[in-house]
Amino acid sequence: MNNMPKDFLWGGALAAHQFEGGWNKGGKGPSVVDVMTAGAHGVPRKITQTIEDDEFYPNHEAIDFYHHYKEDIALFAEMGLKCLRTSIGWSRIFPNGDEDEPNEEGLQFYDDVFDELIKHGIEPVITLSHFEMPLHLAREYGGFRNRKVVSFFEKFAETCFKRYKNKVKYWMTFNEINNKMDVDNPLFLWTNSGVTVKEGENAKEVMYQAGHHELLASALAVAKGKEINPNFEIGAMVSHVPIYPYSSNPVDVMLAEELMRQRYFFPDIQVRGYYPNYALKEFEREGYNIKIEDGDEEILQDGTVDYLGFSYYMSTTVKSDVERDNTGDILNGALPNGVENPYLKASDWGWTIDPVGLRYALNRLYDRYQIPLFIVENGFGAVDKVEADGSIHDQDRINYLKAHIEELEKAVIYDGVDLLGYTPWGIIDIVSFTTGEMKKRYGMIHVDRDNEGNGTMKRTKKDSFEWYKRVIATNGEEL
Ligand code: BGP
Repeated sequence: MNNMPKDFLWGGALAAHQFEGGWNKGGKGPSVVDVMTAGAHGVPRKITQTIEDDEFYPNHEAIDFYHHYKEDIALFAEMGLKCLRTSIGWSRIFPNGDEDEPNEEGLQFYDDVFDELIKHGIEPVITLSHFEMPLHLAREYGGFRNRKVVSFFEKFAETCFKRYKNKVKYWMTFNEINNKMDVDNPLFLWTNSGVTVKEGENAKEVMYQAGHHELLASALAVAKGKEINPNFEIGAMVSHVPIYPYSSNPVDVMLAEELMRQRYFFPDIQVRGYYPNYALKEFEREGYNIKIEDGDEEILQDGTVDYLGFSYYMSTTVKSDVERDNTGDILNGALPNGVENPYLKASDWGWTIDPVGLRYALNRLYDRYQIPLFIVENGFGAVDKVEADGSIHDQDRINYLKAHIEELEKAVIYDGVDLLGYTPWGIIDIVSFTTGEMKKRYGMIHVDRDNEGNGTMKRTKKDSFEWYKRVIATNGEEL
């Protein structure tokens, strides 16, 4: 008899810019991610600031969910999904971000999508900002550098909460708010916060100031949401990548502990409601001048979250006596002192495959915060082979997901972690965020579209489709 909670939310996860397409349809304005060109394996995406006709922007059409949403949701229903995580494109609702009135066509699109999901018994789990800030806010206001953008986000959140208060219960404010801690990669501060670091500025000081405004925006949204519907469950969302010490040498252990602060800084504040001492000490030591105004502390305290959503893909390892050897993926930054973990294999994109790390992460996060957790991203990005008969035997993906589900079930059943649900990333093939590729596929549904935008957009069930359908039907018993 499986002891997974009967109401466990088995689902799938997506993000507007990576699958909707319709980037300029229905009144939508350009977002910060609409000016990022295609990358390729090992070739970072370019942030172009403008829409160049001759540049290929993979997320402009993505997989055209905008015109396929009924077909796709019918496939999600056939899998038996209990919930679907996706985001509301901020610039579909406020094309420039600073308008007084929202774009009705954008609001109606999500009404139609949520109605279709609910018709099929699928609970929407909605991220308010998944790297999709209106480009105008980034270019004219400087993104979250500018405290004014806090009120624009609060207005966007309030508009969505009011419009969908009877259709959506689970919300998250900012996707992977902590990505920007890796200030060496401009991709993250740009997509998280609409910010670029200028010549002569201290990148971490700029990041922490933008982060403070984002933390205020998150807290204000939570408080507003609970006013509009006290039954809302509003979460934070972070990328959680455990950092292991390479050895039992206490210097390695302490280094890993210290580096984990970049993972914990944002959720510490979003869950507890105040700045941790290790951060205040860092600001003082480094001379960061972070403007925190009177009343900000009360805002943070009054806007703590109901649950912690997080993405888990991999773990990383550090060793005190080596220089940075650029181990680790672009997504999580090649950590200073990063080294290969001799006990783990990696995906084609260098992401370690560490199922036990998921159980470890669940225990560390639950012990730290003692609030419900939600695994809102986990998955295996891989190149899929389409056989002559059109079938796709993605056994590696099944093996990856099976191993990770086994570990999350141990965390729930043996360790007593309060886990709301599990939504594997990219339930249908979509554009990879860090690389801008279709080639890096996560889906259990294949989409005929390649890195250059060619293909029929035809949807095809992979072997993992029927496998996951059985997992859900047996509440995680039959893996
Ligand atoms: C996370 C993002 C997702 C998703 C995921 C996989 O950072 O929240 O948007 O993209 O990474 O990364 P990628 O798509 O680069 O393989």
